[in-house]
Amino acid sequence: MRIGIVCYPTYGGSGVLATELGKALAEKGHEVHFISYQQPVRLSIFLPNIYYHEVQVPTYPLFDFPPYETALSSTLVDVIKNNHLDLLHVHYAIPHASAAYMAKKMLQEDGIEIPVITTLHGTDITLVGKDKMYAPVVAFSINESDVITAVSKNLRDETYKTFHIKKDIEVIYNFVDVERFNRKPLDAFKKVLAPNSERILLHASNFRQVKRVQDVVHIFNEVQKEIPAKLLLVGDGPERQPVEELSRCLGVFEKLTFVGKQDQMEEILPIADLFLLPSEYESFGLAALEAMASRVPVISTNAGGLAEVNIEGQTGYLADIGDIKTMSRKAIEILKDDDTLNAFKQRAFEHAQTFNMESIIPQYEAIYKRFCKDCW
Ligand code: GMT
Repeated sequence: MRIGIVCYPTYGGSGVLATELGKALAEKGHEVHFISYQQPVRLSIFLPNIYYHEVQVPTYPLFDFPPYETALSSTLVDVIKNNHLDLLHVHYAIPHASAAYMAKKMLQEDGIEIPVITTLHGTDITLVGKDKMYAPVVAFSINESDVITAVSKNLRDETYKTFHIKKDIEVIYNFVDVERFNRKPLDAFKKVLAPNSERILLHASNFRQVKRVQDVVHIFNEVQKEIPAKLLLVGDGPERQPVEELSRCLGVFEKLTFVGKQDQMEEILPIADLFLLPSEYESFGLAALEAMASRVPVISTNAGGLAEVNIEGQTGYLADIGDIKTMSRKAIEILKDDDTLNAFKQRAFEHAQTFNMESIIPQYEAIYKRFCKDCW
């Protein structure tokens, strides 16, 4: 099939998932066209069957806000027509679902019918999408999509609660390439971070408020009082400064390593002993799943869809939002001895296989098949 994928190119989970999906589809022989304003971070265009089309947004002195959605719709029409795409799969509703609707309508004028699949990822519904300045367009364009999918049951339910959705929302869980993440830790890297074999705790995110990165520091502070430990922080964003400040106040700054944005997570994650994700909300928590595939157990909140990924007492532990005391106590419980830690590591890895790409990607292909039976 010839598939168009629209996504954010940045380090957010929706862009990562869309990119990994496109790469896997291309490997299976589909022709995949990525359409975005920048090359997605995990995408290499030097792969067979992969194409990247950049959306150019012309500016004009009149514009305080250059109209990205208009430029995206026009690019979609052009790419779909010139490459004879069979369908469009858009990730993250805003503004991708409405731009896809606009493109679909324009193409109908030329007698071209392009099916649109919209995958909801989380903040496009729970945070940004429900803002009254976006909500009517979000609800309309979701309803106009030919197929709607959500990355967890929780997100499906939240979408029904937030908007008047008249269609079925199908749940297709996020996935991970377990084989790629199941690596031996790089000893040299581990030695630099933890020269005295301290336990390594890790957090990776876009450092936005919803991630509660300050809770990560508080949990780490409690853990290191009991167990020699280091904290590795991957990613960057608005919370980075306050987090640095907090760690100085608590006197643990020297035990923290900030490595900024990274795209080779499969090399970094295996060195960790515990992944911390104390978010206010996660529709799914792809970062936690990638950690589990790297044999790293998870301490998280029970917000959103996290309980669908992190299994209490098996792959890690969950606690209420802001319950630093419980999360610290549970972290210590996991890290206290090698036998306990190794058992959690093994179970985290085994559970990650439930979300292996081999079982999830055919679920998307089954949806595509509904629209292009002759393509298979
Ligand atoms: O978490 C973010 O802030 C980024 C956001 C995104 O759309 O890029 O992530 C969302 O989508 C991911 C992939 O489906 C999910 O794993 C994340 O849980 C979800 N984030 C939130 O719901 C806050």
